[in-house]
Amino acid sequence: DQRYDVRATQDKWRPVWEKLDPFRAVDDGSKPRRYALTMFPYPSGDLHMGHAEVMALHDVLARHWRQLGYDVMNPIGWDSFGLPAENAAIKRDEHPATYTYANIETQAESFKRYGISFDWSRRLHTSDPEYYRWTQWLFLRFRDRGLAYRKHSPVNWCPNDQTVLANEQVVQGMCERCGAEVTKRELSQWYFKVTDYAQRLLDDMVQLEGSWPERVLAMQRNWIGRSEGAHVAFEVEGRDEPVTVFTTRPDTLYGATFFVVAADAKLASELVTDEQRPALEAYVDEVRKATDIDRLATDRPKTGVFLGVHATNPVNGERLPVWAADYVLADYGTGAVMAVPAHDQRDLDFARTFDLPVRMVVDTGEEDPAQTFVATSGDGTYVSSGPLDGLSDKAAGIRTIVERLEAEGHGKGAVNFRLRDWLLSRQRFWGCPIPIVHCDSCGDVAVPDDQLPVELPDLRGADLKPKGVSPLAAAEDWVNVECPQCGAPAKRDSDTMDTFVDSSWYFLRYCSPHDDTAAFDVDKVRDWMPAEQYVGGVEHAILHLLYSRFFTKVLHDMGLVDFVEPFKALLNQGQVINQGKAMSKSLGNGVNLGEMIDEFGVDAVRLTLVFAGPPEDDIDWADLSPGGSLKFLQRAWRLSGDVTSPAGTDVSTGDTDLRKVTHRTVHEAAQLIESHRFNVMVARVMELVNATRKAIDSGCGPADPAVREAVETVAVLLSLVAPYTAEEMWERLGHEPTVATVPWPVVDEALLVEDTVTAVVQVQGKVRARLEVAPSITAAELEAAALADPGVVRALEGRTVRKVIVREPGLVNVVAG
Ligand code: ANZ
Ligand code: ZN
Repeated sequence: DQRYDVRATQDKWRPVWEKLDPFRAVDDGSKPRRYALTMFPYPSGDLHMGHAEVMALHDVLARHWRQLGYDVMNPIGWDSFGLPAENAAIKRDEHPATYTYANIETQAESFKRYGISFDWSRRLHTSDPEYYRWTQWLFLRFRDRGLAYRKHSPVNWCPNDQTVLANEQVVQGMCERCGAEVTKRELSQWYFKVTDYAQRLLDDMVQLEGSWPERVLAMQRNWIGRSEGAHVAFEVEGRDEPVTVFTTRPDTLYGATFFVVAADAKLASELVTDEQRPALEAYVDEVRKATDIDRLATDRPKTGVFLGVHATNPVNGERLPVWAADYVLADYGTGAVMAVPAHDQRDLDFARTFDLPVRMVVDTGEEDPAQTFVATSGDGTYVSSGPLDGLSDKAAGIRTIVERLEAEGHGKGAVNFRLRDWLLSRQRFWGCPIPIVHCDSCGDVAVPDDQLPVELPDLRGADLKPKGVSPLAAAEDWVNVECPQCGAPAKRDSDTMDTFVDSSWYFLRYCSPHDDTAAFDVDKVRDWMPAEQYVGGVEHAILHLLYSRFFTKVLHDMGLVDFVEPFKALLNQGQVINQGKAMSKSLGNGVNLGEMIDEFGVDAVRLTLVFAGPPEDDIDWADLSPGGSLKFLQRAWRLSGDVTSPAGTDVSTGDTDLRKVTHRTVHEAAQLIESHRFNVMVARVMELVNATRKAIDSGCGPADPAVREAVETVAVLLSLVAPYTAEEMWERLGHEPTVATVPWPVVDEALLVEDTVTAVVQVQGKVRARLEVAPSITAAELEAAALADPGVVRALEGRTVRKVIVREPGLVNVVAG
C-alpha cells in the first residue's frame, strides 16, 4: 500500500465532498461569520494558471477560517456578460449565450476538480435574467436619486469594438480591451454620477489603509485626482456672463498675460468673433483627431487660434487676449484657463509660439523665464503682484488673493477632481439592457419595476457584429413598445450596460443569491458584510474596485447597507509568468493548467503555486518544480501508512521532542497564515514531515503517540493547500471524512518553551542544585533562580552570601561565609 495514486485519490474524494457538502455556509448565526471573497471570473475559455494561483491562495484563507470555527461564506459566480465573450462568440459564429454558458460549465467543472472550497449553492451568473433584473432595478434607483443621467457629449470611442468606453477603460489613449486607438464621438449616453462621491471615495480610504495594498490606494487617489485652488471669474467682451477658470495658482493672477479656452468646447464657438470663426472651425477639425494624451503632452508644438476678443483680469483690470487651443481640455476644470507663462511651462511654450508677453511674478532666484523659456514653479518672493509684493509664503499668497476675490465677488476657493462621471452605455448586444423607454412626448421613461427584467431578445441567427449602433436597435419587435407613461408608441433604449455595472454589486447578491423579491436581503448583507478579505488581480485597482466602492456608498445613502466600504482587506496576488515573461500565445510560453494537473495532480499544482513565494510576488513557472511538490506529498502520505497507534490514542504521553516540533509548527503556521506568508507556512509543514520521518525511522518509532499527533497535524495543515492528499491521509489514520471540518489544532503552550540547558549551582564548591533553564537566560535571572532553589536555600542556612559568580547559562558558584 505504499504507492500514492494521485488520480485515484482525486476520483475517490470529489464525490464524497459533493455529498457531504462541507463548504456550504451554515448562515444561521450559530457561529461568527466570515466572508471570503475572490474576484469572480469571466467565462472566456477554461481556467488558466492565473486562476489556479489566485484560487489556491484564496482557499488557504477560506479553509483556515473554517478550521478556526468561523461560518465561512466562500461563494463563486461568473461575470458573464461582456465584450470578450461576445467577440469570441462572433468569431466562432456562435451565439454569445451558447458560448458563455458552455464556458461557465467548463470552468465550474475545473473549479470542482481543483478542489476549491466554494459554497456552490450561491452560484450566480450576471447574465441570468434573475440577476440582471436587479442590476436594472439598481440603475433605476440610482436614476431616482439623480445619480444616473443621460447627456449628449463627446465620448471615447473604440473604432474596433465599435462602442463607447469609460475613461477608466482608456489606457494611454488605447482601448483597454483591444488596444485600438480611442477616438471621440458626440453621442447621447447614460452616466453614473460618480463625481458626486469623489471626496468620499478619498476620505473613506482611511478605513483601508494598512489592509489594502498602498499601491492600489495610491492609484485610486491619483485617478480621483483632487486639486485645490480657486475659481476665478473673468469678464469677456461681448458676453454678459463672466467666464470662470479653475486654477491651482490663484496667487499668480498678476502674471496672467492671456486667456485660453478649449478649442473643442462650446465656449470657444460662443466667444469667437465672426471674423475669426472660419479659422477656429478649421482648427477644431484638426483638434478632434488628437487624443487627450497627445493634447496634454508638454513636448508637443503648441497650436491655437486667436478668438478676436479680450478678457479682463479681475485683480488689475488688464485686457488679456482670448485664444482657443488644444492643450486646454474641454472636460477638465471649466475648460478655460488663465495663462501664466512665467510659471507654467505649457503656457510659456504657447506664449513663445505666438509671441505673447511673459511676466514673472514669483522670484525664485532662478533666471527670468522670459529669457530662458523655462517656467519656474517653485517657491519664491512675489513681485509685480500688488498686495502680495514682498510676501514669500505661497499658502499666504493664495489665501490673500482668494480672500480678495471672494470679497469682490470675482471668485472663490475651489476643489477640482480629475475623476469624470462613469459612462455606462455600450453599443453592444451581450450586456444588461438599460431599462428605459424613449417617448416623444414623455421623454426618458423608466420601465416600471414590476416589468423588470427587460430581457435581452434572443436574436439567434441575427447579425450581432458591432456596427456602431447596438444590434438591439435592429430588433424591431423588441425595440418598439408602448410608452409606460402615456401609452403612445415609443422605443426602448437599445444600448446595454458596461459589464462593470454588473460586477459592482455581485458581492452583495451572494449574501442572498436566490432572493426574487430584492436585489439583496438587507439583513443577510448586514450579517456577512463587509467582506473580510478580497483576493484578486491588481488590474482591477481602479475600475472594478472604485466602482464597487461607489456603489456601496450610494447603497449606504439609500439606507440599504450599514457600511461604506465593501471589502475590509485586499490581497493582490502576483502574476504567474514563464521564463521571465507573461504567458502569451505569441511567445508560445503558455503553461497549460489542465496538462499540469493531468501530469502532477491537483494538489501538487496547488502546492507549487502556494509555495512559490510571497503571494504578492510574480512567480516564474520555469523556476518551479511541480514534480518536487508531488514527491513531498508522497512523503507526507507515506507517513500516514506508518503510524501504528490507533486513532484516538492519548498523545500527551508521546515523545516530547517530536511533540515540540509539532506544536511549534502549528503555532507558527497560524501566525504565518494570518500574515499571508503561506509559502513559509508550507515550508514549516515540510520541516514537520522531515522530523516525523526521522522520529519513525531512528527516533521514538512509529508506535509512539507523538508520531500519530505529528501525522494528524500534517494532514490538517496540508488540507489548506493539498486537500486530496490530506483527505487520504486522514482516512489512513483511521478517521472519517472530512479533514476539512477538523478544527485547527490546539497548541499546548508548555511545549512551546524553548529547549532547556542544565545549570549547575554550587555552594562552597559543592553541587547543591541542577536547574533546567532557557539557553537565553540572563545572568541576573539565573542568579535569582539559583538563590531561590530550596536545596541552595538549605545549604545557605545560617550563612551570608559573600559573592555569586555566574557563568550563564550553565554555572552558578555561591561563596558564603
Ligand atoms: C494658472 C496657473 C499658474 C496654473 C501656474 C498652474 C501653474 P491640476 O493640478 O492638474 O488640477 N488647467 C486648468 N484647467 C485646465 C484644462 N481644462 N486643461 C488644461 N489645463 C488646465 O492643474 C490645474 C492647473 O492646470 C490650473 O492651474 C490651470 O493652470 C491648468 F503657475 O492656472 B493653472
Ligand atoms: Zn409617453
